[in-house]
Amino acid sequence: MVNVIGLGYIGLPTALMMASHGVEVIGTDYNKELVDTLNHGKTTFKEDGLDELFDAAVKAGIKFTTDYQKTDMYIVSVPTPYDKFSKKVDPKYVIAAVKDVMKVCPKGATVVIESTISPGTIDKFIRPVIEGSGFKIGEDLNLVHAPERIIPGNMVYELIHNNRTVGADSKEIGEKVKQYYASFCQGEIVVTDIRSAEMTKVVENTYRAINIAFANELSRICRHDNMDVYEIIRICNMHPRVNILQPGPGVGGHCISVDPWFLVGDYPQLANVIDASMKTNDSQPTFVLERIYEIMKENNITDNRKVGLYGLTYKENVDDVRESPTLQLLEVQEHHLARPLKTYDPWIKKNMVKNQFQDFDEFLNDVDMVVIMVKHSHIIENQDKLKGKVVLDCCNCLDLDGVYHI
Ligand code: SAJ
Repeated sequence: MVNVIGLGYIGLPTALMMASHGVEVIGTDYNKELVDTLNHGKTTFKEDGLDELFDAAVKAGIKFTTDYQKTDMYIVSVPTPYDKFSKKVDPKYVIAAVKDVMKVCPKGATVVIESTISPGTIDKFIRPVIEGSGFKIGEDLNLVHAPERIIPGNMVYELIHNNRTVGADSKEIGEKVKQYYASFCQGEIVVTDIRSAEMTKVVENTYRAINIAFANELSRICRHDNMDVYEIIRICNMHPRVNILQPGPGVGGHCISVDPWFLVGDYPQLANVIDASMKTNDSQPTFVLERIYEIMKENNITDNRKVGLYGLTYKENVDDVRESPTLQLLEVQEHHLARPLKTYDPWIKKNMVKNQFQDFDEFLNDVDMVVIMVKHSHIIENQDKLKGKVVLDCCNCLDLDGVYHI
């Protein structure tokens, strides 16, 4: 039996996937409300295919509880927040979860950490917790790091099809854990050591952050001299060895906007390209704000109240707002004591910022200028409704005449 600890964005789909592929699973979360919701037959966030997977897992007998189980296999997928000032990972939830596992687990159990952690976290924080509880790693207990790799918006597909990494102290333990993941994962599962597994996870997200930063920097260079960045990227990408990503209003989410900072925090003298890239991405919402003011001026719009931001989530077709570029932009505005712009997002049903609308038509009626911050399918399908408005399309997703770009 597998006890999955932490039933959030990663833990829940992983638990459901294993349960629906013949593994006996109990999911544990300290949040009673979340566990009650799951036990009442409802999922806790929106994701393509998640509800169907949930039904299959429930049929297969998955259980949800707030209690840790006595079993021989644990998967820890609790959040790893980061400290905005030190730029370092805060492993407090992983440590707490491992401590709780130690209270119930029998000798010989295997503890798999799936949460993203900065390289070295297992040696520095997790091993001491385990050994301090009286277990000898490799003899009484096995420790593994198997970082998740799935992308919000396509999680269920990617859980099945992505390649995975399993980091273990011994090949034998790595192979044993690999078998659990192989119950549902059709990708290649690579077994390596723990330190390499930690590092690969952060490096993958850093690679993407740097490439997005390059696209964002190009958008500024092209804006400076009035060149079409999208046309330039399109042509460059026709070269067989060039694949530039797309510029946007900034980088959000809890991974690409966060993980690369771990390397900057740990290697301040060495991580120069990474540092510059993260600063570029972090300042992209300010660049967008300046662009908004420039376009307002050009169109004689003098009142912030006439400008609306479309999209609050960190990317399209998800309900996740963590570190979203829109929230970053509103924070910059607040810093300058400016009247906050209006917002609307079809995926966000609760009011979370000032001047947020819940009805798309009311939002449009109230503004003269719309800034597309997120390319939800909803706006692409409803773009005709933007006719007659001044539009800044930060995602290059609309097919309308006279639209401004970043
Ligand atoms: N973005 C751009 N331009 C692009 C692509 C993305 O501006 O061309 C922006 C998005 O709008 C978003 C941010 O970057 O704000 C990040 O989005 P994303 O779709 O690139 O990635 P995430 O954060 O949703 O998921 C990433 C994935 N990592 C990689 O692709 C290397 C995913 O596989 C990881 O599992 C996930 O981080 C994680 O949990 O670490």
